Amino acid sequence: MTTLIKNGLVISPQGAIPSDVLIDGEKIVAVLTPGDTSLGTNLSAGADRVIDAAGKYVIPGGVDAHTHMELPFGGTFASDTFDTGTRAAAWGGTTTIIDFAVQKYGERVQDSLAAWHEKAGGNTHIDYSFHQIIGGVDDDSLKAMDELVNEGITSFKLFMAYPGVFYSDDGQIVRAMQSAANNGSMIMMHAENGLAIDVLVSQALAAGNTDPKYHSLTRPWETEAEATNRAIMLARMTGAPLYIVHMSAKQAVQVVQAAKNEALNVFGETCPQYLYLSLEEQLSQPGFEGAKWVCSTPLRSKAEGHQDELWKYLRTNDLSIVSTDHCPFCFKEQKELGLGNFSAIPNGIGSVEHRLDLLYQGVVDGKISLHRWVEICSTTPARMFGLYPQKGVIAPGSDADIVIYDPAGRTEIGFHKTHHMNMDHSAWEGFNIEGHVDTVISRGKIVVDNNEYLGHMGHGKFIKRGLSQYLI
Ligand code: DUC
Ligand code: ZN
Ligand code: ZN
Repeated sequence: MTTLIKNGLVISPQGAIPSDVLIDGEKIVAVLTPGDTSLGTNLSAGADRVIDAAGKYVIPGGVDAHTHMELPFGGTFASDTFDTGTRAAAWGGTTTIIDFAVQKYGERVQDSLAAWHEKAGGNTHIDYSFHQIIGGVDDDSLKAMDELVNEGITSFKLFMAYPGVFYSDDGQIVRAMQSAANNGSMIMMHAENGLAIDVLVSQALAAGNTDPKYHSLTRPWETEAEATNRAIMLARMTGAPLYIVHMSAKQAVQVVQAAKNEALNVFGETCPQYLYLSLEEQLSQPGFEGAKWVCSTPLRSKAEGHQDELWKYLRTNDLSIVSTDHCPFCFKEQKELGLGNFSAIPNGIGSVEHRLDLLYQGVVDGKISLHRWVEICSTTPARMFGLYPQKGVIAPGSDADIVIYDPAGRTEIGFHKTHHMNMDHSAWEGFNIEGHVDTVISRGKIVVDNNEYLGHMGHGKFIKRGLSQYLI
């Protein structure tokens, strides 16, 4: 089966070039600029299917490098399964996710990875891979890190937050970083000073401050900037590559910027919620409503000016990637676990469906360029996590993961509008985007076409990853 996408504007980090894209089976086989007759003059006549993309952007499918389907957290589980979550991702133009297998303290790392393979295998609509969370650094888990790298799991997440749950102390972090420096893998860090936060949380609760907004007020920017700085110092000391996840504080990104200026292998990620949502506008809504926006790192004060700085750092590449940290919980019975105690609200926001649209709004608003949009949503995540050039680029030999995006279309986000995530609310209610995901192709198969879903569970495959392609 061959498909020709003709007359579109193909966008890559290098820019925009009018091109026709020829797909054969699961792969892209040719990208031809107008006037290129090397494959014959009438390609359309030979193709089984022709899609006219005139006036549209043709971009590599989105790569969301940070999702949590079915994550056990706060006494419950993230509400999207690999089925529902990857279906929603496909609706929004994301064709690859990298989720997190979770090793809890006392478990074998290999067993936890096997459990995540079991959850995802045969159940996804798009391709997927895993990072491995190491919740208990010891001799066995350090050995397991080397084994996993050979199985295509080349990145390991550690937590400086959540004492007693996922937390690693500095000595454990150093040991895991030494392993990563040795085997070439990437350390991903949840950088918040969890011990300091726990003190502030206890004091807030003791003072009767139980509303959702105290989630942010007890995790001030200093706790993120301090932990980011400590993680970078430990990475510098050990030589480990370091990727700081879900950054929300401008002061923490300044620390990443300083490390990048010294040519260290240090990278930063942010998420749509930190670019658009805030303590004042969402988290402080009356009553318990703000619980919808409890996530960590937290939404920060708009008045402190984090959002504009994060957009700036996306332009300067001090922030390299926008992932979602998709971690959905329903309001009823899940977020409600924290009624009367903000610290018991499960942490997480669902956005896997909306990342491409929300970031395209940044293009419309003049905050990032068109090519930077593709770079931070697709190409860089693919290169950062060893998926490139199979993913993240429209080029001969790459997987035919392609989105046809209509800049003249509109997308109204809301629970009763475009919403396929397994949640009972939308954290993005009322966001109206200039732009629309028209067609989504995953490994040559059309999965979304003009608001119709054509994909199916089981289409997605596990992708073994190589080492990061950004390391020097
Ligand atoms: N942050 C979240 O918001 N949810 C899951 C875990 C995390 O670190
Ligand atoms: Zn985290
Ligand atoms: Zn996360």
